[in-house]
Amino acid sequence: MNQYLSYSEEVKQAMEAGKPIVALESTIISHGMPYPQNVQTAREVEQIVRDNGAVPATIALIDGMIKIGLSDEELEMFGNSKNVAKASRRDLGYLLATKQLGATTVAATMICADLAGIRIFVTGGIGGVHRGAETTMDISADLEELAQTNVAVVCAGAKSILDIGLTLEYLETKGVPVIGYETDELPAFYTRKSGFPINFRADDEKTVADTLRVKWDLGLQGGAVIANPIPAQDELEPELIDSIIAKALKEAEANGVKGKDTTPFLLAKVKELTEGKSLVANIALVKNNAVVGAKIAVAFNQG
Ligand code: PSU
Ligand code: MN
Repeated sequence: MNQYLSYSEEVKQAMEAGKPIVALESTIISHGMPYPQNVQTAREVEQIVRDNGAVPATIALIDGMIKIGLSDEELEMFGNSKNVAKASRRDLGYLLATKQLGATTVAATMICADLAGIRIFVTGGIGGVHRGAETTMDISADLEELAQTNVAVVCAGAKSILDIGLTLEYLETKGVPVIGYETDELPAFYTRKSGFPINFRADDEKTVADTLRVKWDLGLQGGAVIANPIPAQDELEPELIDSIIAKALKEAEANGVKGKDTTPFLLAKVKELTEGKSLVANIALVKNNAVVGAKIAVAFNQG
């Protein structure tokens, strides 16, 4: 067992009993949603995972340890504290060595889940190739992680603060399978469609679980993206969200926002400009992903 891993009692027992486990990230709590909706959503998502037959393991860095499974007080702390670092691959060593609070991104959560032997991970959206990346070179470390770490990420696609087409090209180059869950098109987070077709479609969790098993049985390193569209009743109008994202991108540029601050800035701006509608949609799609992710974890565990 890795010396930096610390399991919650619930996760420890689940591992001993061989139960399916679903990893959850903490950047979405600390940097992706405002308080108190972030903590409430995190709790509800954990419960949805339990209700669908798996055990939730929210991952974060505390006091020099990688926590696999957080207590209620720890969830509250990550949701309501100003001094939580956003932790991606590059940050793990430093933040653990200096015993800081770190909220793990998709990339870092994949690394920690892999260390703990957890193969299925649920979140809202992945990072990707940013618009204008041909000059800024802003490409999320999430994509490189998907290329090398054996964890499947259930998400609602990539949001159009990113360049969705280039994100798909990058994933293709790196050999990362993108599987549409009951869809032939990559969902665009707040909306069910992006206009970008994807190569694989699965209409049930067994197909996803079998695909992952064969990929890893073959020794093909890397993750997979399971793209699960936001439920129809929760999606935002594409025209509304597109114009708002355009505005948010302009403001980010005008304010000189760069590096790890870009994604949180854009998310907060979109929330403000949609008067909270984007937050409601974000919460709905994460919960929907939790249902699907838990079922995939159960199917994967049975194989
Ligand atoms: N997309 C969202 N919500 C989020 C994030 C992305 O809709 O909270 C977070 C995830 O933790 C993701 C990270 O891994 O942002 C990507 O940040 P960056 O673009 O700096 O790599
Ligand atoms: Mn970036």
